[in-house]
Amino acid sequence: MAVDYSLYLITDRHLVGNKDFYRSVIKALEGGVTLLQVREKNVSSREFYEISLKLKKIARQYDVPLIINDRLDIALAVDADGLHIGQDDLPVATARKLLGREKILGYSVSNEEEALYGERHGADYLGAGPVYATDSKKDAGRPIGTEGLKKIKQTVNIPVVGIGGISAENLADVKRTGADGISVISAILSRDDTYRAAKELIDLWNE
Ligand code: TZP
Ligand code: MG
Repeated sequence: MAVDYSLYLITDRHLVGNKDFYRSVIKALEGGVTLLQVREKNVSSREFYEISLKLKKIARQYDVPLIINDRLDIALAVDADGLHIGQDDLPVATARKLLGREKILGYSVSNEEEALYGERHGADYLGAGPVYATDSKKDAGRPIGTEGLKKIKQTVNIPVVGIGGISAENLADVKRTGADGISVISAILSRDDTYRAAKELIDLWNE
């Protein structure tokens, strides 16, 4: 499956404030989000499943692949397009084996060693970061900066998406690293107009 990593939106239903969560995601998709990940923490399995199922239907309407964070069982249960795992989740090779060859497998990395490990064990793409400091993930670790991101990009042959504190203000610097896309939560979901936020980001990315 050819995947467009340019503007990868990750969900956090607590970040939308008073806005409707699904409406906010729909508007972001209309604005130009190219890939969608369901990432919900402190949620029951049932609720994660229900949210994922709804978002899968929504993403389908925009021809955007849906990726599930952390939970292989949920990814399989809703027949999502892929799974995204990090350093504390299932080993990459195990996830790949259970997920099958056809699905998209993403892996979170912060350095070249983790990047090579992910590539060798079957990841389709890497989420590399945090590029900048962020409030959206408390245990994100020290920012790797655009230099760290560039090193990772130059180390592997699979697509690399920058993540962490990326916004319209710093997007151009991220793009210069050669990264294949940007992954954001707050730059879209914490904005009142998620359509405009996504549109601005994708237009800047495509400049
Ligand atoms: N992983 C590394 S940083 C991060 C995740 C999930 C949070 C990204 O959120 P934001 O709001 O785009 O900085
Ligand atoms: Mg995880």
